[in-house]
Amino acid sequence: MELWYTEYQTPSLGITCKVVKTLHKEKTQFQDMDVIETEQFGRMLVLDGAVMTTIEDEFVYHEMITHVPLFTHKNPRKVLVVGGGDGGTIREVLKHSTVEKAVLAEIDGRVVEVSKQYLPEISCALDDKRAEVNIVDGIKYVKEHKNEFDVIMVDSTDPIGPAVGLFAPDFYKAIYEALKEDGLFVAQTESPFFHKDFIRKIFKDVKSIFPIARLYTCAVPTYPSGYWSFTLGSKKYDPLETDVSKIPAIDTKYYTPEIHKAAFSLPKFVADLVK
Ligand code: AG3
Repeated sequence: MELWYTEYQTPSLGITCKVVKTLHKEKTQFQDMDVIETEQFGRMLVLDGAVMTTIEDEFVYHEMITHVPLFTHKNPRKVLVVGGGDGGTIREVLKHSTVEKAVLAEIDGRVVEVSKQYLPEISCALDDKRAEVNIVDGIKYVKEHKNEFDVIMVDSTDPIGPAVGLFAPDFYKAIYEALKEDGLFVAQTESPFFHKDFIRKIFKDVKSIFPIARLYTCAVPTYPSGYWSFTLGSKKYDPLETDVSKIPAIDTKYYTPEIHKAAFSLPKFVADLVK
């Protein structure tokens, strides 16, 4: 018998993967969580039926949510990741030698524990000396820390259920205040094909709070439409003005100094969303 897993990405489209084995299944205090081994993408973390990350393609999202903002900042020392309990973003943050502290604020401790057990390639840096793991409500955490971080990444699930508040203007204002005077932040902001109104609205909100707002994209095969966006808000540094000749070599599979700029070159229908 063959077993297949489908995530319905829209009411009329899904991604279907052949399952080798279901490794883990539980209902946490916050969400349904599954880890399944797929033939195509290897082990896959699924929250409330949505693919969060897979062993084969996680590098794209985790490198792009991390290295673009960190190399836009001239000297990131203290970094906060909101969400991101699988640890992939923290792993990328710790590739930066300037970083002294990488703080994780994840609401669901079970995501951290299960990722440590089944996705060690992704969660491996969570035990690093420079990492600090907090199982807390990220919104509360951000509101309680003012003027403290150089860079903040919002590595969340889709804007439904527990993550809704992470896409609210009030939260972006709190992020502004949690950042130092030259700080910047980035949030994952869904698919330009399937979430146009959402991207338009988030961009407008970020632009009304931060002097610099930019949208960039990358290709993630397991996310809806395979094409994904990030919205960056910055107090001072503009990623389009990064001197990419000064970016030191780090170990990546997607991000390069050329991609740092190229990711901001948007297809016309995407550029039109943020005009
Ligand atoms: N966070 C973004 C996942 C969104 C995918 N959406 C979906 N499959 N419907 C991923 C967290 C990885 N650290």
